[in-house]
Amino acid sequence: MAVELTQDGDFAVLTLNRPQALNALSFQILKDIGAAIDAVAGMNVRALLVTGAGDKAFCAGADIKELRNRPLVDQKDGAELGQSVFAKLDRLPVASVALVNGYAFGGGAELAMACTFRLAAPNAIFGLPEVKLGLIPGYGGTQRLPRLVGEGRALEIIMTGRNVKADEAERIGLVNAVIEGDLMQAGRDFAGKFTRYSLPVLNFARRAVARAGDTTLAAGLEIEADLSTLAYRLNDAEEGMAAFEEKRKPEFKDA
Ligand code: DAK
Repeated sequence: MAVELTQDGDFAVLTLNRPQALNALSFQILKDIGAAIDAVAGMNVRALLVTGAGDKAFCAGADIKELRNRPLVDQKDGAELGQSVFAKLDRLPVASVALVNGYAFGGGAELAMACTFRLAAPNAIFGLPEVKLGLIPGYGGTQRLPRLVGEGRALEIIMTGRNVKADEAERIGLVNAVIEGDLMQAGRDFAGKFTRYSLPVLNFARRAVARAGDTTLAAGLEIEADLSTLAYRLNDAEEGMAAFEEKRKPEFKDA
């Protein structure tokens, strides 16, 4: 299987497993990623880790060999497929962490950017090289990169198609951290810092922050007021505040 989904304790692990083609995204693999993300929603896990098999690449992007000689209407469908599959990560009840080893080009960088967080190995190289193929990004890169690194930097990266190495990616906010050593363990440790908290509360936080990039400050503050008020409807809010007063650890029940 070119997409594998496994469970490792509290974590679902989605592995792109096509190392002979640097985990390039065929349309079938995109669909399989979508099905795997749907399956994660039904798993008893507290975060999703996304990784690429082999030590050379997280994912070298869309399968270029598949992109040629297709009717325009199929190309539009293809872009919408990639966008809708990656957008599933936003709606997933658990946060996702991309573990980027080696190349993350084109659709691979776009998959990483669609995850809630990104950790990079020191050999990670990001890029949106579509211009070199006479294309522009089609799976969300023009929208998510500026939200992460700002419009000027994003345009420069997209218009030159240049590589962004791990240390620069960390400096400009494209990745949360560069990790020496075991990236999978680092992913578990990173996610472990929030997985003990109430899942619906974490979701409210993700939803509120996600709106920061696409709405006015006034509208965003209204969304925050609504979601932060909604948190009081949960027993977990009562438990968290009671635990503080009783000087004990809270026991959240995701409810
Ligand atoms: N697609 C298909 N095969 C790929 C691939 C890719 N993206 N990347 C690598 N491979 C395959 C190579 O063809 C090679 O296969 P064989 O020749 O051995 O059969 C194998 O993986 C190993 O690759 P290399 O031999 O090239 O390995 P190197 O270490 O020498 O080079 C590299 C690694 C990552 C620098 C190089 O492979 C590379 O430049 N790859 C292509 C990177 C790239 O340009 N990615 C695509 C970006 S564009 C859409 C609109 C836009 C898009 C999609 C859809 N619609 C409107 C539908 C854009 C999407 C993109 O992602």
